[in-house]
Amino acid sequence: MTDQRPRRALISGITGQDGSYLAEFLLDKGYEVVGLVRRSSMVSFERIAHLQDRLTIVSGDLLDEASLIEALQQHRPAEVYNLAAQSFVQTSFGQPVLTGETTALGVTRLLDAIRIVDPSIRFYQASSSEMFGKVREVPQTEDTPFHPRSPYGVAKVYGHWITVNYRESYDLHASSGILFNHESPRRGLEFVTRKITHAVASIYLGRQRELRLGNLEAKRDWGYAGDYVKAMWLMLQQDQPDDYVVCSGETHSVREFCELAFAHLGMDYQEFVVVDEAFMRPAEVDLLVGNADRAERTLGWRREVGFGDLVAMMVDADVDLLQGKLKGLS
Ligand code: NAP
Ligand code: G4F
Repeated sequence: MTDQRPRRALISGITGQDGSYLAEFLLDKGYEVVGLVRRSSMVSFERIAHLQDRLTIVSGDLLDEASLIEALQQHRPAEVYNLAAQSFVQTSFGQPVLTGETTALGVTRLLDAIRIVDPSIRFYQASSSEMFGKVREVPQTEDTPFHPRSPYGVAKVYGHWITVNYRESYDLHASSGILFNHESPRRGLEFVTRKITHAVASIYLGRQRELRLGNLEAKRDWGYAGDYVKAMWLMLQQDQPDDYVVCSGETHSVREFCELAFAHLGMDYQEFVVVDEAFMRPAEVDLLVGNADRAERTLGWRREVGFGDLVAMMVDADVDLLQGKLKGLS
């Protein structure tokens, strides 16, 4: 007789952008979803408020292995998605040790907890295109060598290789998704896309006069977060674990993003954008563009939202948010 119980998944980083989309996706598939949340004096459940009565929340921190073991013992998930990280590149220059503890060693703590509690748990690691850094080839694939340009990128390289190592050493079903930048109306306000769309909406409504940015020439391969969480799930449904690049295959500059976002509300970005040294990085990643052939062929994954639609979606959502039409993040 086959097991009819719903599959249970544990998501670390469930309060983040990707965690909220992945939780929605898994709930729609009939999963029981457990979210690992670290203790803080104020809860940050804004992105998952609409899901809260369908989720189980468990306390745990990537800095504390005992809490991870406890969470796994208590909830016995079949799949674990490790999305938790100190994920902001700029902050990683100011807090390199904390970034390493969370974004690098945190992965080992979670993998080790799985090895101890139940090695049959399937594991997803949120690797990043930041690992390619000063790119060695264009476009980047799973075989492109890494050359990270920030403490965050270095920490992600460690997280990537420890995932491969646990797969090879202990035969864990551990996969690593090398995801290129993905955005949405739920993106944190510190990341450049949301910083731009929020400012565009605010300027349009007469609440802000200018937008101060750093390097306008940096190029990124931007996609929609809602499309990318599906690839995470598909990786854990394969017979064999592997590493996959997930991207749109297009690259655009920060300048182009500004141009499109302001133009969406009939404005010229050149009248409002001011370049400010404070937002420049000690070392920059100039160009990212990926090749998702493996994910498309093996997983059957395709992105659905293109660059123009993504920009429009984010600007429109920020106008609605600032006008009070949305209670929370859409
Ligand atoms: P995000 O919005 O910054 O969310 C990060 C999550 O990690 C939050 O839920 C945060 O919890 C949690 N967290 C931080 N430190 C923790 C700790 N010590 N213990 C437990 N939880 C902790 O990031 P995202 O954009 O959703 O990205 C998800 C993952 O994908 C991250 O690992 C990121 O590095 C990676 N990634 C993202 C992209 C992208 O373009 N978005 C691309 C490639 C890879 P709090 O709410 O308590 O802060
Ligand atoms: O939006 P960003 O901060 O994202 P970044 O550094 O590419 O990192 C994001 O994507 C990675 C995947 O490649 C993830 F792993 C990571 O967790 C995160 O989600 O910056 C994008 C570009 C950079 O080149 C930056 O220098 O925009 C440039 N930029 C120009 N002005 C700015 C600004 N970035 C920010 N955050 N703020 C600015 O004012």
